Amino acid sequence: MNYTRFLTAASAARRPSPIRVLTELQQRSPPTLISLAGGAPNPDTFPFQSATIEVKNGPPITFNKTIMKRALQYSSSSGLPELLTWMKNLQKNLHNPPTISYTPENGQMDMCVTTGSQEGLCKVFEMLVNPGDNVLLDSPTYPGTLAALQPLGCNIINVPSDQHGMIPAALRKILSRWDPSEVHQPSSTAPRLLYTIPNGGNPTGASMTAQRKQEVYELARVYDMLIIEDDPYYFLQFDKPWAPTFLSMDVDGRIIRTDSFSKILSSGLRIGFLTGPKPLVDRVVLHIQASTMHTSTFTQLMVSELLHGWGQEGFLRHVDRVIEFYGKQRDAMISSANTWLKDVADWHTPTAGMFLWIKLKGIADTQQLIMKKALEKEVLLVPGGVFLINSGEPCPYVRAAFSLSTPEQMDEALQRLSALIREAM
Ligand code: 09M
Repeated sequence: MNYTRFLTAASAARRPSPIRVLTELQQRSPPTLISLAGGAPNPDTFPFQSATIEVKNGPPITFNKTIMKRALQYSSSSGLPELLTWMKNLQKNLHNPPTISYTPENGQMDMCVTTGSQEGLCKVFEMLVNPGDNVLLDSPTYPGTLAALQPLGCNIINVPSDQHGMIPAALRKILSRWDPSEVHQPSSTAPRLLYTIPNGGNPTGASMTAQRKQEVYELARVYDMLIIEDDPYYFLQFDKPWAPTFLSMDVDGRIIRTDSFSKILSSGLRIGFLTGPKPLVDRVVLHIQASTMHTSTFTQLMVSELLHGWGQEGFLRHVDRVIEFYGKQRDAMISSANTWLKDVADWHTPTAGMFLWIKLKGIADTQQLIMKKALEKEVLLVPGGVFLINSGEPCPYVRAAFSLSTPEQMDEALQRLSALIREAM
């Protein structure tokens, strides 16, 4: 794969920091080397000394004085080495990407830690999207994606989707506007990028089948596109076996995958990870070097200690407990929807994630209903319009999260929503 054709001028112009190069030299030198080169502060002056973090289902994590000094210090822009090693093993075991054995230039799988998957997404878009570019995605979609993409001045093309996500035949039809033999010409307007949320879509709850992913991947090969697989709900798939990922099908090195620990370990710690072809991950790391420098060493160390303590089996056992929780929550919401919304709304039962996407009957746009009347009746949902590319367009849907409320609260909320719809009909 030739990755340079995908890069924006800004991304291609990124250079490693000369100080970082010196730091690595220092790390490889004998201890007798006296370095006056490092620009890090002396951690002996820091006020924090030690910490113990109690853990459910496991021994506490202890930061003694030595570990604490490391936790409080600058660290590598790509992430803590031991955390990266752990995550690479996880990716290998879960997805077995063909690119693992490739050479770096040919798109060997590489990874970096990001401050939540949002940072990874935002930096990937800034690496790849020029003003005027055609970018493919299936709307409705996560507003955080639109917020990162839209200021780049690209033209977003909506690929139709249903309860199983992006529809390959619809994608094929859109792409038929271009001739595959001409996509490499500099003047070509063919899209070079496709973004999708393959599991428990936000807001639709939709999950793509393996068959659909394979068909979309084949189209990406024909038109030489990269695919961004934004998969924060991967670990919240209620049914096993989990569907194979785009990453697992990636024979060419055209998948950039964002994972997140937000829904399973903590959203506030801000730990996500990016997996993709090394030449592209390297570009993102250079961007991190120039912006946040790195994800908090403290939170990375905290997560790394937890994961090494658990091992992969312990981690997956934890994931199963989280799945059990959200699966029950999903069932409770569906049961309440059946009780209260049967005649006044339509929905599909999600097989992953935290969201139910509800289409209200006889209501062209839910904005007014939610922002005014629903608030008065003390029930809050997200009006569907915020997930559209043109957020002003009318939308008959609302997004209901089943993550935070108790089954009793969800039942009461949907009863109130039911009354509202009936009033408005
Ligand atoms: N609502 C998300 N989604 C959300 C949301 C959120 C505050 C976040 C998709 O934590 P990260 O950075 O790993 O997650 C980012 C992310 C990426 N991709 C598809 C997501 O759904 C997080 C935060 C308040 C509301 C929020 O509503 O949907």
